[in-house]
This record gives sequence, C-alpha cells and structure tokens, in this order.
Amino acid sequence: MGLQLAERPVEKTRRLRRLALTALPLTAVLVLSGCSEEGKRFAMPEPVTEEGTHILSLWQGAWIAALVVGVFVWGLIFYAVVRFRRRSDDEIPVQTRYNLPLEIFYTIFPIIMVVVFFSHTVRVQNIVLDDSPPDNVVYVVGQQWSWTFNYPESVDGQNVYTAGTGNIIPTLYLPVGQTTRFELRTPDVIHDFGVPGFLMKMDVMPGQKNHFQVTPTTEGTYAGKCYELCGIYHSRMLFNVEVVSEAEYQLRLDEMAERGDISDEPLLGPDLVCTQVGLPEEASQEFIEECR
Ligand SMILES: [Cu+2]
Repeated sequence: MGLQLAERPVEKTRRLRRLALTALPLTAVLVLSGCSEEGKRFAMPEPVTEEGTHILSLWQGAWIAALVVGVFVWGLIFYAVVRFRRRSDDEIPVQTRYNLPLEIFYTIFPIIMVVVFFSHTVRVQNIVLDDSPPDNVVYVVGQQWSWTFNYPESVDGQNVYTAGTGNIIPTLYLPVGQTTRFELRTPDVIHDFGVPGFLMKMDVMPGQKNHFQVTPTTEGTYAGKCYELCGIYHSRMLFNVEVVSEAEYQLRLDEMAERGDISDEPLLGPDLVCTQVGLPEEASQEFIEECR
C-alpha cells in the first residue's frame, strides 16, 4: 500500500511531461503557421481576382468556425476524461444515462451550423457564378491534350485564337480590371479548367455549355491546368494566364491575327483544333499548318 501511494505522483508527473512534450511542438506549429501569410489563408493560394477574394473569405470563415467548434469539443472531451476518470481500482465513476437539455443542445447546434455554412456557401456561389454581362468573352476549348483559347469578335469583328498542343503550352491573355467570361467547350471527354490563383475551376463537358467569369485584379503570369483526369496525357494539359493592361491585351490579340490565327467563328471542334500527342515541336507546327 505504502509503495503504491509513493508511485502515484511520479506516474502523474511522467504523464504530464509526456502530454507537454506532445502538445508543445503541435502548438508551436499551429502558432508559427498562423503567423505566415499562407497560414492566414489556411494554405489557399493568394487570390488574383475579385471573385477569388470572396472564395477565400468563405474558406477562412469555414476553417475558423470549424476550429472554434473543434476546440470546444476537444475541451469537453478532455474535461470529461479528467474530471470523471476512475480514481481507484475498486471504484466505478458515476454512470449518467440521460441528459435531456444536453441532448437537445447537440441536436440543434449542428443543424444551426449546417444552415450557417450552407447560407454562406450559397451567397458566395451567387457572387462567383454571377451572370451579368461581361466585358469580354473567351471560348475555352479543352481537347486531348491541350487548350484552345478563342477571342470572338475581337479583331475587326473576327475571332482570334491560340491553340496549344501536347508540346506547346498555350497562353491565355486577360485584361486587368475587366470581367471576362469563359465559355467552356470540349469535343471529346470531360476536362476541368482551373487556375489556382483564381481559386476557381469548372468542368468542361461534351454537350454541356458551362461558363463562369472572373475579374483579375493583379497583373502577372499565373499557371493553370486541367483538374480532371481526362486520359493518358492529362498531365500535359497545362496553360499560362497572363493578366495584362488593356493596351497590351489588344496588342496580343492583334499579334494572333498577324500570325494568321484568325477565323470567322471560335474553333470548337476536333477538326479545327489541330493538336496531336507526342509530336516534337516542329512536327506539331507542321501538323498545325497542314490542319489549317
Ligand atoms: Cu484534360
């Protein structure tokens, strides 16, 4: 008996030390990651469009709400574990079966949470999928295995375009401060058009006319990609986005026209979108020439 009593405080100290050793690095990681800009965005990329800032706020709000609830629940768990632990081998802790107020609370509270999350999601979705008339329209065509960007009625009332291939990464140009609508089309399988900096992506489906619009706020070059595993060379479906001034935007469109990348209508089908998998760059240029 005397031995047992002597061991207990030592055991307790050991347990506390172990708990501190686990909790300290975890807290340090949380606090330090919270200090960085990326930590404040909860690992989301920095938004470069007006719509992206709304998506970021939704993401941050959801994380903060989830963390507050998490801390509350973890607190209750630890409180119950410590407060109602078994204190000796011949004792059973108090066995409580029903607690009506508590049961009502943990039924109603999650419902309120779901309603709050849902209403904020719908609000942000309505902003992001806003259909008001845009300043520009770009027909984005996803094809195995690249992208074609069409700018209809943009140079002398005609369509100009940039067609990527499996070896040529195409660039999409967008004027800063203007709203551009992406009309998403594909002649083959389901792709998914997205740019991390926009915090937005959308499926590109055969027979389905999906669209969304963005208003870029910061000039710069951003990477985009296909987010849907669309086949064997899915990983080649990369593209660049250049957000430029209005003057440079017009200049880039004129360059496309000068290069001969001009047509009456946007190139939407497999016959007109000339891409080929696995060809070296010169060969694929030849292929494009032939195909025109
Ligand atoms: Cu794809």
